[in-house]
Amino acid sequence: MPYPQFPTDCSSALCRHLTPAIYNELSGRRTRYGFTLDDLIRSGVENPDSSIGVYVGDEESYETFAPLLDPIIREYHHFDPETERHVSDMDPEHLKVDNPDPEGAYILSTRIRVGRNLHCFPLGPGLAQRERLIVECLVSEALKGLEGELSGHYYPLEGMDDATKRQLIEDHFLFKEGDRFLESAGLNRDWPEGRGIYHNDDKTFLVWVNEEDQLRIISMEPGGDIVRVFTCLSLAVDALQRKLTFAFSERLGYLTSCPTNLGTAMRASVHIHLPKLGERMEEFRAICNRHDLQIRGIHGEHSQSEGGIYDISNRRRLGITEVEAVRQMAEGVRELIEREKNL
Ligand code: ADP
Ligand code: CIR
Repeated sequence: MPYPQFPTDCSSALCRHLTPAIYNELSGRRTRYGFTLDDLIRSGVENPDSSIGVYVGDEESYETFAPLLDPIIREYHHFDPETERHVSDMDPEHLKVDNPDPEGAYILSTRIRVGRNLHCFPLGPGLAQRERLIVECLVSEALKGLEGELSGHYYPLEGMDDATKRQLIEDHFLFKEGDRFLESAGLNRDWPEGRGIYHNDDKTFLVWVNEEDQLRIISMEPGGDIVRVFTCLSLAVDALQRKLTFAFSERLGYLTSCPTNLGTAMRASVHIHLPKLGERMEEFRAICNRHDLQIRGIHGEHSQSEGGIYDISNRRRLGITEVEAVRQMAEGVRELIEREKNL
């Protein structure tokens, strides 16, 4: 691929950071698993409306393509990957936050997820068909050992009937199909083989297998009891960590295919009803920016709000502990609710 031509109105992190000089420096490079610059940037080149535009194929790529990736990471996470070190803290005892909506008037549900990938395997964009099946096998075996509230079943996507799939997606439990950003990154190859979802009977604990990351470990429930949701997630991650070795770097924390997920790989969100603030998007965005929160629509990333309901989550995931990321979300949500009440 020659140096890509981005449309003049393109504002992705890729088009802003991929200078011709960086392109020339990196274009001949290739990791041991065979991942190249063209593979890294394909999603952002084919989708100029990307906000970021890169997907990483393996652990080594984070070093090989650092001249492009480090500035993107620095900008997104306000974290300098050359000088700073990521610190993790998933101890629920350290999370001292109250439910921001004890009367249940605004928060419909709380969800906290982390992304994880297996050490010694390429990340999703670089994963071969057989490797994906091995990952699925290792993960589903590890999940079988979970007990108590975490105990459940693994449901492969292959063979799942359309109505069940549609309902799971509609109810916010399952990932969507056909995301064009993931498609361009090669993350949908051999679909639906090797993909699936694990959940307990109540669907309060779920694991997505081989979507954007090899594991998305999810705790969710109705209402705003953030500490309870975090405690369940922490328990699950602990239990899985005893059975699986996750890809982790001292420099970048947990490694993920999208650099926005590095570090904690955590997105803590609420679905919240804010119809009045929704009429004042400038003010809404200003409050969220002050708390470094992201606004998504009701069906996740790249979707729209419906009926005044928004998905509000921490934006930053690297250079912040899991406990801090959740606290940041809770504090921002408290302010949003206060403002909504006064409108
Ligand atoms: P991710 O959370 O992995 O970044 P998405 O933004 O695509 O991915 O969200 C995945 C699904 O989770 C979507 O169906 C979304 O509506 C749902 N979801 C996110 N936050 C919540 C929440 N607080 N309550 C219920 N569903 C949620
Ligand atoms: C984009 O660049 O818009 C997509 N590749 C998604 C980027 C953000 N992804 C994420 O937060 N997981």
